[in-house]
Amino acid sequence: MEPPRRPTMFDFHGVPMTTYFTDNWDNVQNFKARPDDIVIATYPKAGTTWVSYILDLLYFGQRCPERQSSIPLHERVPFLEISLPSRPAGKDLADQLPTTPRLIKTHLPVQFIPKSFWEQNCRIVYVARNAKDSAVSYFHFGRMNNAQPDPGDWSTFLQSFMEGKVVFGSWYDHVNGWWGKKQTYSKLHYMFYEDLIEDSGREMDQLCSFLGLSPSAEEKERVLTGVKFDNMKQNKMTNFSTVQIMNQKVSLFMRKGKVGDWKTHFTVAQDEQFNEDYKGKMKNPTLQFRSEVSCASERVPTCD
Ligand code: PPS
Repeated sequence: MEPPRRPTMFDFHGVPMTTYFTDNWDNVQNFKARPDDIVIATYPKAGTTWVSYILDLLYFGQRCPERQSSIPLHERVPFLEISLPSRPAGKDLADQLPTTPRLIKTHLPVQFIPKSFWEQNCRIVYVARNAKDSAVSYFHFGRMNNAQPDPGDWSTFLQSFMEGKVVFGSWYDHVNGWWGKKQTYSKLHYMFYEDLIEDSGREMDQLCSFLGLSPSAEEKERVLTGVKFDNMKQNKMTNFSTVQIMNQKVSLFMRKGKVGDWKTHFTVAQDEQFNEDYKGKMKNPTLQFRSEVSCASERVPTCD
């Protein structure tokens, strides 16, 4: 099968998008949510796959162990708005999910979320990651994923990222938009990639408390082991090796899995310019990101 052509971006209700995320728009907007659906919402590269796998194992790791070895994670947790030529649309996969709850992934900014999720009062897990590591991860993703526009070189991409001229729009608007929603919508659990890196056990406990789950200590340990970066990297069901549009010879989907990889990409001048611009855009003192985590704990195997 021909790989799809690299798409171009266009303005879609104020957000840069590509047809791969807008072609099925009316159907996506009319998605019929159920009250027990769980949405995993993120800006791209924030740890969507990681949290999707945590949720999938928590709900179905014991109930349906055969799922784990036979169905790729991206089919177990469909990507709602995706619509690639000759592939089932994410919305249809979500409709057809046989599980309860249904776990559904989206990168949509909060204003684009289909209204029935709000009407049904669904639980939403939002995962956010610091801007610098998000930019780096998104850059490499653009290099390897033919369904993304060509990112150009690093400095070109970084400029586009700062200007919000990337698919799904501005990181700054996305994380702030969802943070604003959290203030009025109580079924939204806002979590951070950096916290997960720092202490996955603690974060999983908070997630379970939000979801009303109480796994045994053994079960928790089993999930924590399964979702370790190196294990997910080896696992064909979670490392996207079954997805042909991604050329993992260019860059692996499970690339580094760290906080602070931005330091190997940003020049001093880029860092200064980025920080200045960031201050102007991130004015809400209640929303704070960490671009580094301390590695004092032995639980942090991904720190250098
Ligand atoms: S996507 O395409 O938007 O759904 O990508 P997403 O899954 O949100 O983000 C991919 C980045 O998350 C890293 N990742 C992990 N880090 C630590 N531990 C685990 N288990 C894990 N799983 C995925 C993945 O490596 C990507 O980050 P980078 O920085 O590129 O390595």
